[in-house]
Amino acid sequence: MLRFRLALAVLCLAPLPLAPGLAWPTPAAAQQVPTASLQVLAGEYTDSSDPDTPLSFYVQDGKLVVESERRVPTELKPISATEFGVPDSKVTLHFTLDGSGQGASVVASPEPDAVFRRTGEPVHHAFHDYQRSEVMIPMRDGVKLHTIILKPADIAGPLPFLIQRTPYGVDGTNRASFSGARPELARAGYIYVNQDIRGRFKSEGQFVMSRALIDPGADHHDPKATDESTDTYDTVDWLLKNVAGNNGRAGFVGTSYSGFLAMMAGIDPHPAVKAISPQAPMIDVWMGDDFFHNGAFRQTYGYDYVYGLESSKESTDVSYGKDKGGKPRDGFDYFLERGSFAQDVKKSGSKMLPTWKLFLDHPGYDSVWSSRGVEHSLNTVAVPTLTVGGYYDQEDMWGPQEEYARLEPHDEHHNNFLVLGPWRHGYWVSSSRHLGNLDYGEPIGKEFRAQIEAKFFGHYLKDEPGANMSGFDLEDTASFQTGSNTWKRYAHFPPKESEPTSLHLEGDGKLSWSDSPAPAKTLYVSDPANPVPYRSRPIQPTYGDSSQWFNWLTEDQRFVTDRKDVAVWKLPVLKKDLVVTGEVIADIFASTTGTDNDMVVKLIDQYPDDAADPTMRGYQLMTNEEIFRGRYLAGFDKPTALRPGSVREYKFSLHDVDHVFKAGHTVMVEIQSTWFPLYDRNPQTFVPNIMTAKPQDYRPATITVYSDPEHDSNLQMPLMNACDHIECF
Ligand code: PG9
Repeated sequence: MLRFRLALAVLCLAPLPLAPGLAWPTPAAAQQVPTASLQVLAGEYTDSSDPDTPLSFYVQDGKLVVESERRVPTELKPISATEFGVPDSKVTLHFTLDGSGQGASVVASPEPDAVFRRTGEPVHHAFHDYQRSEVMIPMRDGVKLHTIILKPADIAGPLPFLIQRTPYGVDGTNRASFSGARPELARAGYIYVNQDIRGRFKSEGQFVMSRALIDPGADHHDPKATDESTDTYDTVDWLLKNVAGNNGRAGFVGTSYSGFLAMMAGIDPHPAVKAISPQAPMIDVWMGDDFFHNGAFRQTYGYDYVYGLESSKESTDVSYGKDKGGKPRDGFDYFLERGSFAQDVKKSGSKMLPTWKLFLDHPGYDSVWSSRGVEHSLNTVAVPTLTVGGYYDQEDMWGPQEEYARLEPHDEHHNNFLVLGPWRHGYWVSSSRHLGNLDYGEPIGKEFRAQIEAKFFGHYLKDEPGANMSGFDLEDTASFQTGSNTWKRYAHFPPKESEPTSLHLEGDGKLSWSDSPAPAKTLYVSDPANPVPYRSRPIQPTYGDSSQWFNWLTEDQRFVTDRKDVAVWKLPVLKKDLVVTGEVIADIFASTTGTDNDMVVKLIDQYPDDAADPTMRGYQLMTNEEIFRGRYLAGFDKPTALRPGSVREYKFSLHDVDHVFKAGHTVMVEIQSTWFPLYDRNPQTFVPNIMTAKPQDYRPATITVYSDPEHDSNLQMPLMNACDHIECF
């Protein structure tokens, strides 16, 4: 999360902190560049690989100024006639001139890949001026929460509040940060409020990671009991009474942890809360979001994130140290050598952190985790809710899908909305057309922000024109469908046309739509001493320098497909497009020679060898993927040893998808039993607590996947264009 913000900041030239010991190069002569020399640099400059956020340079009061739709006008510091520094950052801009001496292009270091070429005259954007105040808002128990309020000083008339609550610190909240993060909402004009939650940064009280509701479903008006829902209520109440010029309405927006907090604003809400947009919210950190998936422990994330958040009241970077050659250590080796999570914690040199202790003491789904699961409280759509999720969200893919699905049956008044797109965690804040190697051809984040998000809040908080006047007109779901690369709108997700259709895993690595597979078995040996990496090595700390964490779900799977411990099935090359929209479910029959195991199932779109884009030739792109820990087959609260050799059914969701497998592509399924070090290794020998497994517990095991009428291993594919003769594909 923290690193993600930094990458985006460089991209849009937002202020970056100077690394310790670095100072601006300010040669004396460079301080005065004549206006005429500056004037030749004026213009709009565009990076062709990301053409939707051009930069505009112009001369104002004898100074060169840069702005973009999300960058407030910023005076640059001259270093020479063609080189300028961006204040409060280590970004330097280098201009080149054309033959006539006019500015032709500009390169920003340390981001030399992006070359902005001159594309026209400078463009001026509207930015509001704000009156900024910093307050401590008292909660019902006397604890005060540190809050920044930005009130537009240039808008007459009452405005609604747009509120974000966060564990990541609000001190930097100002006109530049608001416009940088949410340009369309900043332009629209809200009283923007950003609050440190209980126990974080400058707020009083004690921080509790994904704090449970006091008593789900109960009245939250008890003056003594507090949770994130009551803190939200008390904040809104105070703002209404103490900030003049408000229109009596409040909306909540936030991504990830702040998405969870936005969701809390919709549980037993303050009557002034009229709209919430939980974006990539985590719903249940054990069931399917940050810390476990179906019981499998997310070792790197659990270790890194908790260290980052709980080592101090502010945020701290984790390190895996250096190898013998002085290079940053590969996380794969770091976690493999330490063994179990108990060893990770022991050797970390850190004090025991509260959430690490929860992992160690509560590896199964007991009340500690279920009480934190927000899904259990989603039994009414109390306020219009716009949930946003990414098909490639590496942290909270499950949360938004589950939130929408839980609320949908209670949506009598059509207030439950869903937006899904091929974004990594929170990436709709970017205006990029790309994700990793994928090119969507249009700036889907910007489209969502302008066409859906801004109109949602405009409609519910300001009564901006309704449906037939191009206001908020989303019926239920908007999804950017991959493969076809088009926006789709559905009256419900999954759409009613979507038909679950079995894709059978047969012998000899074949997939088939036929219902009568010939009996077959597929075997592989899974060895915890040599686990399958989840992404190409080396593996950097999650939010560390040059971390490849952000796009890993889009990585080409060829780096593991040929391993002997990865079983592979394929359909023949598709004769026509296969449109898959809805939830994919894995239904796998398997046995192990061990007494515990993990099942990892991946659905893959293999591009043809002659794909038009050379990067994508033969590319194996995951569309869906998930893990299930075998010890929980009898129930997530009942870890039970598997009987060696007994065939068990592993049925679990691979989550939602909206993808066209194009004609000429191949559908693939892969199954493996390690996915390291994102997931800790299953010892494959049943032990009461995997967190404390001993080295001798980790043993190779043979996994057998069955294909026969009684054990019909298959994937349920939600097909939009199933045909009578399914082999038509
Ligand atoms: N994925 C982060 C997180 C949210 C909630 C709990 C733990 C981690 C985040 O990006 O905020």
